[in-house]
Amino acid sequence: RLTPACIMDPVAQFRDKLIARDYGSIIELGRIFRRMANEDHRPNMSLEDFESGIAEYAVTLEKDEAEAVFKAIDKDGSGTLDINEFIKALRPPMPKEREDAVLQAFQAIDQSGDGEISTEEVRKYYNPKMHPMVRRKKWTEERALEVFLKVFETPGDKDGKVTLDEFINFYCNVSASTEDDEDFFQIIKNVWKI
Ligand SMILES: [Ca+2]
Ligand SMILES: [Ca+2]
Ligand SMILES: [Ca+2]
Repeated sequence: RLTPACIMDPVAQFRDKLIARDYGSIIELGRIFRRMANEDHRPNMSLEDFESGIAEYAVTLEKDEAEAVFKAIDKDGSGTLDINEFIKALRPPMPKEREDAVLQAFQAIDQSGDGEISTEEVRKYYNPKMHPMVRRKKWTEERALEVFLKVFETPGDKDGKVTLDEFINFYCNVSASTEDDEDFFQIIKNVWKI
């Protein structure tokens, strides 16, 4: 289902390469970049960082391909990328109806309307008392809620709150691996009872 425009698009090509490897690849690569940024105490990555991160993850990409991808993602032309910019550009595109369903769910869960899902807000949907570690008194309820929320959070940047971007990133990956629209809506419904 590749269109000629898609074949020419270096970001789409790179995304296909990553997804061919594993749906979690984009997030995983984002984690490598974040770790490198932390080590170097620099929030943004250069083209060289980008290339060595790709090499570390062992995705084959020619130098000119890497440059083309980097330039396409670096929308403001600053010569550096931040990791959120990277994940946002690389996440698999999601059809409009699916994105609307994800947005709707997020707005329903985020009752405070501050743009983040907190552990308190998630209590309504997930009962931490049922968690085996809580029942065995190894974890607090708060801990169980945090662990539940972590699934939606960006690896390497887990602060116990889920932003809209993190929420969409998560469901973009679910969407990419779910062919049928009804199945996709059902997945959201089952967790969030919406
Ligand atoms: Ca930039
Ligand atoms: Ca909130
Ligand atoms: Ca977060």
